[in-house]
Amino acid sequence: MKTIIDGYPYISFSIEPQSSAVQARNSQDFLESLSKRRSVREFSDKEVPLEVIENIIKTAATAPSGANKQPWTFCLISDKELKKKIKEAAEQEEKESYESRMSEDWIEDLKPLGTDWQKPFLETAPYLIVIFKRIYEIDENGNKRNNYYVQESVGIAAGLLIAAIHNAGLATLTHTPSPMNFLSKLLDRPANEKPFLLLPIGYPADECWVPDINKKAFEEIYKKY
Ligand code: IYR
Repeated sequence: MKTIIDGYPYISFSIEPQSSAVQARNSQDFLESLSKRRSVREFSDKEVPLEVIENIIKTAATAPSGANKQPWTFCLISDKELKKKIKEAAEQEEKESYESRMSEDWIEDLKPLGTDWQKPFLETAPYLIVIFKRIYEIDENGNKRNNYYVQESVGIAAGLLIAAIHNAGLATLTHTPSPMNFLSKLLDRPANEKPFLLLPIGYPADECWVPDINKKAFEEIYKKY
């Protein structure tokens, strides 16, 4: 059903009702599924159907955003040469970061995660997604129009992307080489876009180890009023 309110088009909306029992089961099932997600740093080179990856990106793009501006571009990389260039540039920045830019506290905090400047997964994983945030748009008169809540909007889309990757039985890592401007150059992105997050996507390697770390207890993160 469609109508016009204050001169703008609206469509009627409702959600298929669920019984409390079904709601409880669905929410529990979703919780159990997402609880099994782990950030993975050792990937298999096993291929993933492109259709699956594109569905995942379409899912991320359903995210809410400031004034519905959808201030994001998802760049998908499978080309081996380009993955190699990204790996080399990321490692160059990361080496510098680990060796001199990061604080002692930071290096200490990362020890349980076993990370270092080497990022072989950037070549091994069949796909890399680089999310760019679009700071502004150029309107039809050539004027800059700033987007709103860009950081929040793109962060929400990244969360949906990660959930969709997990739901498809795939693994990823939220990788933030710093600084990330090499990605703008290598991917030839326009000036209104800034790199936000780099995510390898694929299957975990046949032998894959992840840190034995836990999420905070519910009581620590929850305050009911
Ligand atoms: N960007 C670096 C360092 C790093 C920082 C944080 I905070 C992490 O949670 C993990 C790594 C890297 O990717 O190694």
